[in-house]
Amino acid sequence: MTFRWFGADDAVSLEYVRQIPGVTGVVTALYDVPVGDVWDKSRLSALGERVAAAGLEIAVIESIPIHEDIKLGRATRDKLADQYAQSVQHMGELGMPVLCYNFMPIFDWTRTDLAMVQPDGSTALAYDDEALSRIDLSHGTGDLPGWATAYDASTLQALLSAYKEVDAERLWENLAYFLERVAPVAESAGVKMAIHPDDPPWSIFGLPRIITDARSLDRMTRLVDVPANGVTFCTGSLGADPANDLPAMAAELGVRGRIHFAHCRNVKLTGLRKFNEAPHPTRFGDVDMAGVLAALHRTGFSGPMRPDHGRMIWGETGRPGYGLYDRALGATYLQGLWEGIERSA
Ligand code: DNO
Repeated sequence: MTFRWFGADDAVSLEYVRQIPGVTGVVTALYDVPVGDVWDKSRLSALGERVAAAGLEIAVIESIPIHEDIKLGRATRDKLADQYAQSVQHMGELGMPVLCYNFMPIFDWTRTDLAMVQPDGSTALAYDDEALSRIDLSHGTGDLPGWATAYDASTLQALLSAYKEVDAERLWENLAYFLERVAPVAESAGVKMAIHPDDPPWSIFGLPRIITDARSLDRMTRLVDVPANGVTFCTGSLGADPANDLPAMAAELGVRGRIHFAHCRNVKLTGLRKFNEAPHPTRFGDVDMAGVLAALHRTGFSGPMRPDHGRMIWGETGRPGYGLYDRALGATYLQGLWEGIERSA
């Protein structure tokens, strides 16, 4: 069981993370490296030492962001892919086993409300496609709730117009081009690459999104058919589309040994392309968490798992989705569920 840690300025300290029963690994990154630059091996090593000093280990690097030029297929992509591969090589040399990354154009995970008040007084992240359509991007990313990478108006408009030339099939080609250069390096360096599904799993702001369902996950793992080319099975992202049968998808990918990391989060679907995040246990949302974990167990999954986003409860404030309390409850729930599955197997 692992827990995401945002580095030295995370309000949730490593010391607190260590006190969550059963959590042995952290999921973290170097947060200040400009996108595209090589991750310096000595800095990565220092990060590992810091985590080790707290009695934990780095289980996953999440994420080394992919430069937009790679996703756009621009000429600079060769150099950028080489630099990316170099960072992956450094991970391998330091024994950091899993890399979570995504291939979403411009925007990573996207919500329209970061603190939707729930009936019990807690707050949760929420998404509503209609509310998204009212977001004005002409001033840059400023109006977008919680978005981490800030773009000013002109940079964002230039990126959005560059993507007019990149439809879904083009994005697939660009993903293949990237993986052909990086996945073999990961394979030989002993690093498992785990693509994160698009969140939400449909096009937003007219941009293509391709990692959304069973077919696309299967297609992606076959672009470069090596074991290191795998997936982060994110129940919350994939679960936002009711057409996704999560236990079946976990079974299919799991049996092929391509699930390298599990993000466990529940979502409550409240309308068409509308949902809010929910407590982790199965009965609070539309994700069959018990079914997913059973499928992972059956297929011999032994990789890292983390409780994904939590609500804000007990008066906690902090980084949306990444407070301590609700995620810690998630970690213990997931371990209880796993223990039950193991016992009854
Ligand atoms: C959200 C996270 C994502 C994830 C990236 C991986 O909370 O799951 O931001 O880290 O998509 O690159």
